[in-house]
Amino acid sequence: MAELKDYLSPNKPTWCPGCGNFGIWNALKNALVNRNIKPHEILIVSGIGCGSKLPDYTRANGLMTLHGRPLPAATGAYLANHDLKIILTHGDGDGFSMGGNHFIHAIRRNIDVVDIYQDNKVYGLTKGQYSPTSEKGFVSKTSQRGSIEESVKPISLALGQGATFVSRGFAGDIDHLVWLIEQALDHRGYSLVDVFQPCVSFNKVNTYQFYQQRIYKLQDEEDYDITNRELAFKKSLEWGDRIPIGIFYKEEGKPTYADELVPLKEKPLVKQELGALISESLKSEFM
Ligand SMILES: Cc1ncc(C[n+]2csc(CCOP(=O)(O)OP(=O)(O)O)c2C)c(N)n1
Ligand code: SF4
Ligand SMILES: [Mg+2]
Repeated sequence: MAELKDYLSPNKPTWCPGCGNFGIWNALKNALVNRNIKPHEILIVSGIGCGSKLPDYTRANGLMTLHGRPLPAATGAYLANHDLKIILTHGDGDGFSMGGNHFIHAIRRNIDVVDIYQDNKVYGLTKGQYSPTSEKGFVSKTSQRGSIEESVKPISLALGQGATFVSRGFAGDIDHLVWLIEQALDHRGYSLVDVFQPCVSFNKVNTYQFYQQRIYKLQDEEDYDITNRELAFKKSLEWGDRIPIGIFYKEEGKPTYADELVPLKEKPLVKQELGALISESLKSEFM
């Protein structure tokens, strides 16, 4: 049985006291243990940012990549060994600014990964510039009169692009987040977990209190249907006095990239004979 201590790293987090990343980190480890997933069975891929330091604090296969590029690296790992459970943990700047194009294409390909966004709506590591998910009007070092740009809407984008598991959590509700990550781990195909992550140092708007006063759980709504994409899209635009969290949309049975890519159909690349995969001309040149 997997245990929490299996994930214990000697490296201690340098996150600010009260940072929402602690909640996400704890929720992820608990979800993995609850699903009896062991450290050698996973790969955690991140980019650059406060949240992206998570693999360094977690004893498991880990890969910290370049800012904005964890999805291409995760795609490579997935193509090499789709038996690995691949989990991404990265920021809103990393994932929706520099990495925004990768987000769209990872969904389109339906690579089988759990993609967790530490969405604090600010650039934390570089000390407080506005980010792609900052609300319009957000005052920061780089938007002193308030951001004039419309914010990126990760849930709406994922739904529009055909994602089969689209969800949102809150770092201040760990029990709910553990449950959400468990559902994402169980799902076959690209799974989005966008997590509201208060940055106590640089975002004084989207605080724990801000979310506690506004969020409600979709799964508490009697008539909410997670298989209804139009309804999910409508909910994805809800922002103001009431903000939904939970599973917006789930669709079973859509083939993953590895299901459709001929060389990967039978077994992962890493478990195949090298000779069988390359052409005769390449073999004679390099072997
Ligand atoms: C190619 C590149 N551009 C810019 C940077 C500088 N940089 C490092 S982290 C970061 C933004 C971090 O914001 P986010 O991804 O939201 O993560 P957070 O720190 O908020 O967790 C930037 C712009 C970089 N390291 N590499
Ligand atoms: S700057 Fe913000 S995101 Fe970074 S560790 Fe501190 S509270 Fe967390
Ligand atoms: Mg951020």
